[in-house]
Amino acid sequence: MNILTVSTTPFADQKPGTSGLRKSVPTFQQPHYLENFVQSAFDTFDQCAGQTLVLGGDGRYYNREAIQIILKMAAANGFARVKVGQRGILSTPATSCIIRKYRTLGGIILSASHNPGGPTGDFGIKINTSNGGPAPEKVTEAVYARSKVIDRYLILEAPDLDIDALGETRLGSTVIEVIDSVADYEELMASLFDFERIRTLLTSGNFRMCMDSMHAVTGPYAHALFEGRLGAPPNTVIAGTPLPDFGGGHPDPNLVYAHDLVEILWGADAPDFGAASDGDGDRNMLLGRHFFVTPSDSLAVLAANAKLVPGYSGGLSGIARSMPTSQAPDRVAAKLGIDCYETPTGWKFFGNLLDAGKATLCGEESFGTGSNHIREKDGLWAVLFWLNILAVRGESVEQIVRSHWRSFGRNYYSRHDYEGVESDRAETIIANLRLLVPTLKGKRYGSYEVEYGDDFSYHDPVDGSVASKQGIRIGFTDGSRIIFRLSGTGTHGATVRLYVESFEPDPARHDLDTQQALAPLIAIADEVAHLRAVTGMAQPTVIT
Ligand code: VG1
Ligand code: CO
Repeated sequence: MNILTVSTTPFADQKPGTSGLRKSVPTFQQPHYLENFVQSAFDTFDQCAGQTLVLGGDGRYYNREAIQIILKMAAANGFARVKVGQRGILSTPATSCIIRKYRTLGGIILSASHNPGGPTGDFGIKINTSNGGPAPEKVTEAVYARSKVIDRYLILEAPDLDIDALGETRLGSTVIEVIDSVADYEELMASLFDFERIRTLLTSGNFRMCMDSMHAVTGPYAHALFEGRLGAPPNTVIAGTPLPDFGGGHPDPNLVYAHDLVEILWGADAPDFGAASDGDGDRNMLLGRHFFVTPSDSLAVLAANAKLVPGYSGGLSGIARSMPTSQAPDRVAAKLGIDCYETPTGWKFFGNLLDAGKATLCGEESFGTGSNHIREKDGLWAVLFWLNILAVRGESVEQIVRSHWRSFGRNYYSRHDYEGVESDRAETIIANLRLLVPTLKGKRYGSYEVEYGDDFSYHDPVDGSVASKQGIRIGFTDGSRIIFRLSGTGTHGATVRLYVESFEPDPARHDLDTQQALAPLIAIADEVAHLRAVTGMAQPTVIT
């Protein structure tokens, strides 16, 4: 088989965002577009020759075509072996697990996560390094720099491979190993959680759960784990077949997009526990009967109850949360006497803390939770963690969260997204805030007094790197915060995110409607940033 050296010219727009390179499917289908980015990544790796690569995706439209191209490029670039998920399927957490278990050079995940798929939807590509985590900024910057000057890529001239049958074949001198997408991940989960106890709960007849895989990647994993290994009835997993267009849905597990699950959990005959995951399986939403657990609270509850779970019975070394995530986990860390780190948005910032053993659990307000078991957030892991806690405590989800609030106080929390904003207007909002916030200290808004205002900078305590301009924070003297930042994962226009948090120690006030509890702060946010005036929108497009 021939190795072709194909000449190409750079695309100017291959800068990875919060989580990989995301563009519309037609953008990726342009001749050389995918190839340029993949070759830029390979050129950035120290050495591909003789190494192993992990490859898979969330099954979205263009997944199979991209996999065939990348297999031939990996062979042409001298990889000794590629482990590719059967039918091209690997969740993001499973990929991280496999990279670590087999000590490979890294992996490529084909996903635009929670963005819709299909011929006019989005596609994406994420590069993971040998620790199993998303490439850190210095790597993504190097890949981007390379993509701006690339003039050739290498690809093997070969017929397409069968990626549906398990086993090994050869592509030139590279071994292509089609692997079971679920097995390694399932084994890791079994090593962390008390499967016997969860199985007893799920087969007791007194407890029902519903898992909504949203026609995205977790379907095969959820069927195997919950219905196979853990004995739940066969209709426990809904939307469990990955589809190229996610059944026309938006595979984002929140109260807005996971409406099928929400209807079930708020229905008359609601099950005890509900969960959903996103396109690539790294996010989770957790529900009790008629009850929503915010992702920030979920992280705090997992941390407070970690000792009930075998994989964490020795305690936690620390907790890390992204800056806009609520401060509920900080309160647990303080009580446990461990550190709580505040990082910029995006899982790549947790990697060093996990590698250095400074944090055991990590989380983001955007429905992402994970631990040092891998280097990605992990949706099904969070579901299993909750099931383990539910099995041990024998209380409902709502009881567990309410008793948590009684012990630690409640952090009311909400995120308001203004999507599809013209980029210039979005930039204007942030630019104006950058000028304004340093002047706000001491200023009063109603009963709130500003304690600090800044544009968040993160100093990585492990490698000393600095990430600046990570979002505008306004903190008040009572611990409330409002935060503004622009999304780095969208593909059309800009998305302005407003994050609002207040703290309520009084149990008599733990029953308020979240939007009402936060109304004064939401009004202050608009007064400070003129969100509605500048975006021209009367209200946010999504509230979570
Ligand atoms: C969003 C979330 C962020 C998350 C990122 C990737 O980024 O806010 O917390 O890490 O998506 O998640 P942004 O820049 O749009 O706010 V995923 O599930 O796409 O891997
Ligand atoms: Co995701």
